[in-house]
Amino acid sequence: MEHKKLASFPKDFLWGSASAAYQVEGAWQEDGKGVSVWDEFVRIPGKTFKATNGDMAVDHYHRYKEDIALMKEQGLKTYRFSVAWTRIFPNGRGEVNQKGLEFYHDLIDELIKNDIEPMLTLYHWDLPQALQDEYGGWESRKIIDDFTNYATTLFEAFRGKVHYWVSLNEQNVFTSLGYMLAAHPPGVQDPKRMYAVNHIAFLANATVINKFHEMNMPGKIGPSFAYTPNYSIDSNPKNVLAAEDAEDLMANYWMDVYMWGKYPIAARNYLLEQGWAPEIEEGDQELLESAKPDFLGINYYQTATNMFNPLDGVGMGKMNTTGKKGTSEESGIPGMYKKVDNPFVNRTNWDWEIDPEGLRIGLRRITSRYRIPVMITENGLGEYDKLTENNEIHDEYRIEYLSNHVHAIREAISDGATVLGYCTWSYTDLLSWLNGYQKRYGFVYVDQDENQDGSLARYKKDSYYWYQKVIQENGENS
Ligand code: BGP
Repeated sequence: MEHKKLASFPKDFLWGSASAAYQVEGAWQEDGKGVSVWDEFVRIPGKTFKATNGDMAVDHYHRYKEDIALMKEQGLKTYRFSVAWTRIFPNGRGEVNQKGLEFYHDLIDELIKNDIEPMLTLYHWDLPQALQDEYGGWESRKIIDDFTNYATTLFEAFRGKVHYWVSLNEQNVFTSLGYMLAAHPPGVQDPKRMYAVNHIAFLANATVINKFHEMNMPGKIGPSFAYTPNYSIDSNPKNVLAAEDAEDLMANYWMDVYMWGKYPIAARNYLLEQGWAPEIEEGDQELLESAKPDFLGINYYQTATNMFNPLDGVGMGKMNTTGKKGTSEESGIPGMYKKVDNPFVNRTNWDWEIDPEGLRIGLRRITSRYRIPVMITENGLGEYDKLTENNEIHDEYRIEYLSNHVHAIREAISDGATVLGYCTWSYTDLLSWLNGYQKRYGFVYVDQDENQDGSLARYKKDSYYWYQKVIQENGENS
């Protein structure tokens, strides 16, 4: 539909950018903060690129005013950030750590003062270590009460100030990497436990969304899902079915539960067959079906192209965390599908496929299947950036990536999707969980590296000015 007349972005479209506490804040032991599972995990040798950690990150905890001033100058309408649970409840529950809460009060007030809508993520992976030690974190139903109590504390504290809330960030990623690939805490490789954890996370998510609505909170809440739309490599029916399987098991498995409270049938049967299906207790089904997110948050980076994978085919392969192009291993589920290179798209140095059209396709699938407004909570390009002698960063590759994605959103809106806003990943450069500091995403360059001996000075990249203009024009020339 190339000839189609493009709709304009809605007047109140939320042009934004995002971050997460562990990746930007630093100050890991300040003002009474407790220890999170990430604070511990990064100290295990071999887990992160060059043993990087977020002890200091990009020092946003001390420099948030400077960062917000840059946002204001750029014209940002919203800033998505996450709260570190361990700053509010150092041990996961109990007495509120007032100093921790104060930090977020200050951050939120500063945003509001600068006409930037705060978008708050309740959980972006930094679980209190105390809860992991006490009952295995997400493996116990006890977490439902603790998470709800933590969320309720924030609802009460920021009622009327924060209007956009993200419940869980990328449940599919933190559970898969934590319990299938052992690449995130708690470093487990066990599909049965992975699906059990997911069921509990779904219940926690539903409980918190219901709580938000019961409290008549002004504003909207929804989960953020890392959506990688699946394609088939060709029209061989075997490969088409493989792509359907991948979409069911890797995407619908989460989105259907968020939106409908129901597991997709073929995926659930597959898990039952394997002996990996989670136990559904009395009352679970009702709870899942009762929770109605106000929007679906989507983190979009790429698509996946699939072909049939025989029973003796490849299993889970290692990701490329070094930035050496072409080093990711083949990956798939024997008897179902494996991921193959899409010959029609380019890849980043970390082997992520660059596919703006895939975002339009994804938005259309979501729109048809769920008829729900979408908030794009992340999208961006992780690349090496070079600081010139004049402290400039000519990241035309990032401008190209982002502008093509903005265009794809506009096309999806023209197709009929309701999109509330667009948050790029990320605002400043920050710590990539497994890839250190060299994989940069920001509009704002931060002088920080794997040895943590940078000056932490901030410099505006070319993409900063590009986005400033997009916001001014409300995307009219995109
Ligand atoms: C998402 C996470 C972000 C961020 C981003 C980029 O999955 O929600 O926290 O890290 O991906 O990923 P990476 O840092 O691995 O390049």
